[in-house]
Amino acid sequence: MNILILGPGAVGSLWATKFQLAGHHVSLWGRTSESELSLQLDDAPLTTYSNQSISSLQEADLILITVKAWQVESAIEPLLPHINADTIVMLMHNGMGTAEWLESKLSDNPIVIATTTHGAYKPTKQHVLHTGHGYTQVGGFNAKGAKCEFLQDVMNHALPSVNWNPNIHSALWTKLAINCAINPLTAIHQCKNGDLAAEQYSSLLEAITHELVEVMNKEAIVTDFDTLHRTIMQVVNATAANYSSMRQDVFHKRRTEIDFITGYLLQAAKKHQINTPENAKLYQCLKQIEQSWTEQ
Ligand code: KPL
Repeated sequence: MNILILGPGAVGSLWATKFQLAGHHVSLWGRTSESELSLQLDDAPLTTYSNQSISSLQEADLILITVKAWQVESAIEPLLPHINADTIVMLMHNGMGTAEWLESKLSDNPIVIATTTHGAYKPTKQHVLHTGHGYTQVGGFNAKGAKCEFLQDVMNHALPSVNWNPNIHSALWTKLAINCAINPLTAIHQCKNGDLAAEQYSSLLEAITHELVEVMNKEAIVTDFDTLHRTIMQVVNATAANYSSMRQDVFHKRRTEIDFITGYLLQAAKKHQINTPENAKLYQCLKQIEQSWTEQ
């Protein structure tokens, strides 16, 4: 397939190199205007990809968007006139709320959403490390996207394991809930994910989870407190030694994904008239942290 990766950060570069090694024709669309970019996955050979090539964009069978949620609009807007109506457009980022906008702009295209637990890290511009083996769930966002089940095999061949999930909405909500619980707290306290297993966070994590369950149930997501709490604590333990992406963003004073994680939850809570004071406090705290950088 002709695959274009929009946003070759750590996760985008991981998929770019894996698709290339699986035999696909891969091109990149990064922020720099260089016509070529090179990437090396772990110890594999360095490979060169075309960058910002309009013809590659026009000929793409699949555009995989791996920019952060808050960058989706500005990254895709200038490319819209060049995207073929047959091109499958796939979103892969933390948080929710961008697919609706994408569909309003590309209503004729198949739109697919993916969520992944693979860990990747780019110590340099060219080098990408696959730091944690995870899995990926993919599903259709619109009617045309729902017919793209074949992508499971394509992606599984490149970077297993991949599951086609006809109920991707539910998977995205579960990932959102995990991120609502782990990311703001680790960012505020500048701690590792595993530190949240300490006694000092247990009642707060429980309160956050109760709020999440109430909103998710109203959104028709089947879950309960014990199930969601267990899932969150499993991720806390499985990624104990990691810093969350939001902790890293705050550490480096980069804009966080809070609007598309806790912000999305708060919007849904408001729609259903549910009180979510603990999540609201975390949201306010993150916004204050971000605000403090612009005041410096
Ligand atoms: O998705 C994550 C993130 O850091 O954004 C978790 C699951 C919390 C792992 O760190």
